Amino acid sequence: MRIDLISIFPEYFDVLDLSLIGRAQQDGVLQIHRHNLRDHTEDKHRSVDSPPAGGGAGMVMKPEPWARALEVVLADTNPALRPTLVIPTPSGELFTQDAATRLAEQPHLVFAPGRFEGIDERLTAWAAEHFEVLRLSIGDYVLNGGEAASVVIVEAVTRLIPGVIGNEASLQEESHSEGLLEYPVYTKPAHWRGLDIPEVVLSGNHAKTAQWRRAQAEERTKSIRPDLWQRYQSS
Ligand code: 6GU
Repeated sequence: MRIDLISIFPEYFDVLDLSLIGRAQQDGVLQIHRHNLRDHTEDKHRSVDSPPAGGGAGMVMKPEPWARALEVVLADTNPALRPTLVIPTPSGELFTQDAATRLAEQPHLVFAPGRFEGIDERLTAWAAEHFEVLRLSIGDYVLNGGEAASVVIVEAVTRLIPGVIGNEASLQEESHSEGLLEYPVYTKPAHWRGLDIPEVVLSGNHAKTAQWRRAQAEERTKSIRPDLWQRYQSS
């Protein structure tokens, strides 16, 4: 998979050189390209924002530097492959595990994380001629910009690509993979500071353990995430 990230803070994405994603880049499973949005401005102040048309608080990102940066990415792309453009924004559709699974099947993702009050709306319309455009939010809270959200999405998506994480079986058994939260996990020692691992987990009876884990996952989901529980029951 190829990933392009465009930002006024391209160094923000240095974390993607660490750990499993860093390794996946070294192994050639992932190609990550960073771009400085200011390299695509034309004025001497390299400005990327201006006051909102119609008035209001804050500043809005101008569409032109984004369009130029995206054109540079497109110039380096097979035109037959329509890349996916992710615009992280708190006003977007909620990013979920299902969305991560769909994005993991794409050959080329481009991220356009805005700052300030967001990017001029016309950028989306222009970009839709060249990209599959997705406006995505990672949750109901507000961040200073879309960079952190982009890192979250990149991490959730790339770990689903074969060869990125070592143990693919662990993908099947984690929270959200079946619409349930994950069951409690334990490791040695069996007794620790007066607290014990549940007997069934130590019993060696795999069927009983699996049954217990399923019941725990359901119990947790019911009490912590009634919204997920309802969806799980009706699916
Ligand atoms: Cl994608 N961006 C920003 N700025 N805030 C957010 C978000 C995205 N998702 C949740 N909050």
